[in-house]
Amino acid sequence: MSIYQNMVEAKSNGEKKFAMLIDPDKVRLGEIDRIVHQAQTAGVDYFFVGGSLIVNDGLDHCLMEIKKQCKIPLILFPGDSYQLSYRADAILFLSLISGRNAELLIGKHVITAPYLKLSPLEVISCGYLLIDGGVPTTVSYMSNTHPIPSDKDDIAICTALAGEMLGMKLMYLDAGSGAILPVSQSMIDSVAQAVNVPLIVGGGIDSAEIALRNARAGADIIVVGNAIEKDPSLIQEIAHAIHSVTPV
Ligand code: 1GP
Repeated sequence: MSIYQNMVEAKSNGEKKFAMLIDPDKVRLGEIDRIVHQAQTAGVDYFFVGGSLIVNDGLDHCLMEIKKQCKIPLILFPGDSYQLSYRADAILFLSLISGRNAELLIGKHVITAPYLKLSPLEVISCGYLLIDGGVPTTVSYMSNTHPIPSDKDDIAICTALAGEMLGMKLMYLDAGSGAILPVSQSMIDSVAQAVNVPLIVGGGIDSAEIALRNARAGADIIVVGNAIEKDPSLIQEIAHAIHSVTPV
């Protein structure tokens, strides 16, 4: 079964998934053993690997090291088109549909497409919506786009609907790494009701309570990065909370 089919099947069964975000720039190779061990013990479903600004050459090494040690799917979450590697299993082919920067809507994709066509990576198109998380984020600065205001559920709904109609297979509501204000329950709920594709939610989720609320509001995949980097013991609690949500 492909990774995407696994996401769709989980959604239709009402199962929630936990994606742990790894920024290859921040993680030291020596730490990977511990991270993998904790992720396996907690039952992490996916590793999302990427960062908005990778400044060292650690991506390949990081992927190889994780792959040596476990079978948790490795999904690239690229901050830019140079963040590609055959060592992963899949890639989120992100289009920044909350913004109006043509390069990030289609330009980079044109450059990357021939490489991806030849690669063994599973390519999963994903409408990426940056939501105001209360602090200026690297993504917002680097992409030169404005996030959707956090209380404008209607803009998020219409944007996600348009993305789905354009054929995008996933929607990602992201308040940005380290957001003070995670995406609101009401926005998650409205977008989840509006689209049929699996919904990813991330940015500023720093407790099991928020992860649980998001999953209950309709997020199918919850992404956590920063909080786990700061306190790795949170992996277990957050995984437990997400996986405790039972189908309705
Ligand atoms: C950012 O959604 C991810 O793109 C995760 O954010 O690092 O704040 O968990 P955090």
